[in-house]
Amino acid sequence: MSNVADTVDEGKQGLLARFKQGLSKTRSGLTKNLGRLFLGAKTIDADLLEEIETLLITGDFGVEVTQEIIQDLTDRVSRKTLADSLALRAVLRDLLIAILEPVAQPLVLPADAEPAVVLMVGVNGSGKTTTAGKLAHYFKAAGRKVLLAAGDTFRAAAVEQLQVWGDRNQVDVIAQHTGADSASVIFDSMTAAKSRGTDVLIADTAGRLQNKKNLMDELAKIERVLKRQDPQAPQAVLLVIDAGTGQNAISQAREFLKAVAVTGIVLTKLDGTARGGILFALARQLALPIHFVGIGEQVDDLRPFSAEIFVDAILDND
Ligand SMILES: Nc1nc2c(ncn2[C@@H]2O[C@H](COP(=O)(O)OP(=O)(O)O)[C@@H](O)[C@H]2O)c(=O)[nH]1
Ligand SMILES: [Mg+2]
Repeated sequence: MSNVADTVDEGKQGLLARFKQGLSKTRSGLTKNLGRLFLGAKTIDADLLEEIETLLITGDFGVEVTQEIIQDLTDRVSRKTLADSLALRAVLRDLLIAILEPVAQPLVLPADAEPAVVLMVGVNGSGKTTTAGKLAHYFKAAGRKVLLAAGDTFRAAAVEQLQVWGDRNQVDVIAQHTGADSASVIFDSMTAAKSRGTDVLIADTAGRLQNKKNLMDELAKIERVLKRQDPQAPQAVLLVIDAGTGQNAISQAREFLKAVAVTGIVLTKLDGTARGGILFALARQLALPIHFVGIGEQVDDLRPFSAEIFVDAILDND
């Protein structure tokens, strides 16, 4: 099991290798096909650009990002500034990194908050509980005192699932019975965190209630009760999105943005989809920080998001 220090020491090559492995589905489609195009290209012409366009659309980059990239490449072709497919690949790499760079931001929690509250939100099955568990490990490895709050009181299994992550990482979980008021569980967790000198309180929430309005009302209430104990809380509201959701992820995110002050995104299950391009669509259309990506189910499969490593992992053909 690695810790935060190991992750840093892993170095760029090791990280790239891990990302390539995690993105194997995207790589077996998009990366392979792009590589084939670049290798086979004798001339850079409209046909080639059209093939790239199709690959980007099917890779879920979204219409907006795809058009932006194709327009840029088309301009360069007409100005004859692209000597060969190697030059084309280099330009594509720069364009892709430029889209992700502004949103690839580490999750920084204020050191003076006691505790800093991280609220996990997102639809059912997006990976909130798993990510809460992985984050508990991440912050603990960074030397922070962590507490987990079982705010998903809607499903019986949710508390047990969080408890498993807590046990695994030797992090306490504050929980009540199924059906308890989620805001009250989280309020109590905040009280416990304060009395224990916890640095980071990670609060799980439900992704499904009787209807969307109930869910959004509950999240708004959780925010309100937290602010009663600390007007600055929650210090982070992480919207957890399943990469396999495709373009629906954008409208889903907009729903949550109406109810809670989302501060950043965690994109999970990138390992389970061939459509890693969704990251670019999210970056352009939501312009929210993307802090972490999930590339597997293990505890260290939650990785800080780096634009360069991600782009290289989907462009490098070896
Ligand atoms: N392969 C993979 N599975 C994940 C990842 N993140 C979460 N999962 C799985 O997705 C499923 C739903 O996750 P869960 O945390 O219960 O979602 P929640 O309903 O939002 O709390 C579980 O089986 C997790 O193990 C990931 O990054 N990669
Ligand atoms: Mg859950």
